Amino acid sequence: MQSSALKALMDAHHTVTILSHINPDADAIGTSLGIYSLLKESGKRVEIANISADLPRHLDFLPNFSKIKHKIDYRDSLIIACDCGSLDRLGFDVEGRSIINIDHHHTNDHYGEINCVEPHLSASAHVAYLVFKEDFALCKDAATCFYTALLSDTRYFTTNNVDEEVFEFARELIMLGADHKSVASNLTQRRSLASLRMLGSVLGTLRLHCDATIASMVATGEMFAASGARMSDIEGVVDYARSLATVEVGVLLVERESEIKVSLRSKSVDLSAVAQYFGGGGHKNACGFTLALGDIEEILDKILEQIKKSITL
Ligand SMILES: [Mn+2]
Repeated sequence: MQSSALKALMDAHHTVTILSHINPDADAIGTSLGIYSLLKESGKRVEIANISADLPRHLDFLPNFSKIKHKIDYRDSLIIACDCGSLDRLGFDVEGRSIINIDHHHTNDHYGEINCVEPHLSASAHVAYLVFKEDFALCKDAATCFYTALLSDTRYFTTNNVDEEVFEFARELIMLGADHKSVASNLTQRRSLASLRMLGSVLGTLRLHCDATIASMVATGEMFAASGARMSDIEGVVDYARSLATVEVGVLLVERESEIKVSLRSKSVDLSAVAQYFGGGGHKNACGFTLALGDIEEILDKILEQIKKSITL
């Protein structure tokens, strides 16, 4: 896992900046806060930032959540990028800085000086854990952050990449003191009213295609305005499309100010070629891309056509 090279790079820098992808999910936040905790504990000068002003509020129970800034203050710091498949998704100008890339997206383009990219692992937190445990003491706070990331990215241990290794990792985190009860209740019992209102509206748009093997849903700008929901409030909504018995692929189109964010989920087929065709990336069963704003029906047709071209349903 290149931990000695990583330690050497770390020792060569006085300061470290931990970043994660735009519109961060619990893996991005949990992985970066976990690394923040263990580096802080080791006496390292470290800062943590994310470009998005809108962070998932239900993660505010995580140790040091309030330390997440939206700008980089250190000059010449070593960058640790978490759960981020490509440099542009960090959103910051990190030109000329050394980067340690900690990720599990198989579309990751290895933009770091050191690339710890393990697509077979179900969460970036697992990659971080394996990389850092060699040289750093894993504290309780880091364990709680990593456990949150793991629980979320495996959808509570239900995704099809969950294996013995995942449970072993969870066990190790709990042995380290991860507060699993608090993580479980914060992740499952702290929805905002806006997110439930939004879910209701989005479910109302559900349509079936291709003999009910594909389900599509749309989140419009008006729905965001009417419900008061933010981008972080629709995380996980696309999973409802895939949850239907007959459905293999779920598609969610999210209308934002100037673009349409598309999320794809499958039960088993590999969708990453579809995401890459449209300039995006992600995992085999969970990926996405962004398109310019346009007619929703036309955009959906193009996506459905591409799905049908790339996979056999
Ligand atoms: Mn992840």
